[in-house]
Amino acid sequence: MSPSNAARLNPENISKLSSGVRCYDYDRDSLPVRVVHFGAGAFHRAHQLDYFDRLNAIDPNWGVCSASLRSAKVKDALEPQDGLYTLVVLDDVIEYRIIGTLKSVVLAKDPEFIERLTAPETLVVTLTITEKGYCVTADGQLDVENPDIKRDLATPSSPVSAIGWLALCLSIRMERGLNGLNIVSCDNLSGNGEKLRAAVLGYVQHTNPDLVSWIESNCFFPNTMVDSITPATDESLLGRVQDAIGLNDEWPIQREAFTSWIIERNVSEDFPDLAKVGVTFTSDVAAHESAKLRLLNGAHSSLAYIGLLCGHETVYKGMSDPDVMTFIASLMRDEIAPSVNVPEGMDIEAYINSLISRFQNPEIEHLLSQIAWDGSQKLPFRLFQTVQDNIGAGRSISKLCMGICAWMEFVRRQAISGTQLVDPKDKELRALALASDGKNYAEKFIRESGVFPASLRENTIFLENINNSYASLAGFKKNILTRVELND
Ligand code: CS2
Repeated sequence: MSPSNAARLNPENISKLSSGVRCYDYDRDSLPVRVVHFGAGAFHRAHQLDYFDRLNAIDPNWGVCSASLRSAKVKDALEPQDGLYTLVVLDDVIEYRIIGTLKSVVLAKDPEFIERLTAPETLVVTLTITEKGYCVTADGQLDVENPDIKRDLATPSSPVSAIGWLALCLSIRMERGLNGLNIVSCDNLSGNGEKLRAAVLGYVQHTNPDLVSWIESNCFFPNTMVDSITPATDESLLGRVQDAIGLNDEWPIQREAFTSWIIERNVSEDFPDLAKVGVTFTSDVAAHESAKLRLLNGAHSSLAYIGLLCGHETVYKGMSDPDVMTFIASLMRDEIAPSVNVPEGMDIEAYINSLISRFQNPEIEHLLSQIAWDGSQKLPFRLFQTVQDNIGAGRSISKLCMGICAWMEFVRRQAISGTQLVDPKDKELRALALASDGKNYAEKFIRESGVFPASLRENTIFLENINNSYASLAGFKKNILTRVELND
């Protein structure tokens, strides 16, 4: 990011903050680190760290050490700030808050990481490692063919995957007779805690079978639902933050005002009392998670690909296009909502309306290209499960298929222009697109990409709908995409 003349945000300069900027006011120096996080990205800093920071204001016991598994970018930016950063909450009135809870930022390979993971005082591990970090197969078991898992199984004492790190630290904790951990997945996967547990247990069955029963009796893997729209930090945010706080923050974070965290009541008795700061503990996360994953994230991904094909850059701009907006609203109402197992107390129509207005927030510049990342990892949770349920119940799937076809067309266009996809299946997907002609592409993609489960690959209703949707994308019919030349 560009150089600045202002003094750097750090504990020594806190007194120079502009008046009116909210700042942590607990004794940060004596805050113990009891939480270790995997994946020090934007969502973690906008969401979990904000909850822990507000908890520390009333119960100052929950300092966090966050680790990046590979990139040193966050560490390089935040180490000179001693972990301090600005959270910008984008609403009618913009709020700037200095978060003090991040006590250290490390790389997984730094000795401090394993020390923290195996420290007696550590009680909670949280993770935002994205869908691909779980290394599970479509049936939710550890993917032993995953290159990182293969590598870690061969050299378990120097892991690279989050699963390998968890297994290593848990084996050390067992050997030393320490307490187990609450291991809290904060990613957008259905049954995220269960999937993480299955991956860790599957892994230790290979490396240390004695550990299986210790983990089963001492560790908790609650399912969770996390929600808050968090656009990536850009240069304009840096300038805005400096103007507002009077100090130079090299990596502030922004999010919408709405935030939600629902955690399964499957945690140890001494788990932090996050209910005090708005976290909901429940025995049934599945309903909340399916409503959120299918409606918010399903609509988001569809909007990303359709919006990009229509020439829009951001969620707000996509939703300002009446054709796109009408399509997304009817996708949610007609094809996604009927599949949702509505959580108790939720008015689904009101929920859909609230999502539409969140997508229409003019303060949020949420790039569609950011949401378009990792389509092969996201779509199974966001759209395919809904398609499967709708087929089973005899409901329509044409709009869901339009979202899937927009993704396939997005992939094809990236391939033709020689642009890499941000997706672990980048090479295979682009090669597949280049090996197809326009006519056989959709079906070939469904059958050969390795992304679709057999139950969809072989399903004639699905294939028929896909072919129809793809033809209507490419054929300039009177649909939402008539303005775009898709058949290039
Ligand atoms: C988005 C999510 O980038 C994406 O794929 O759909 O990050 C979304 O903004 C969050 O899940 C909202 O809670």
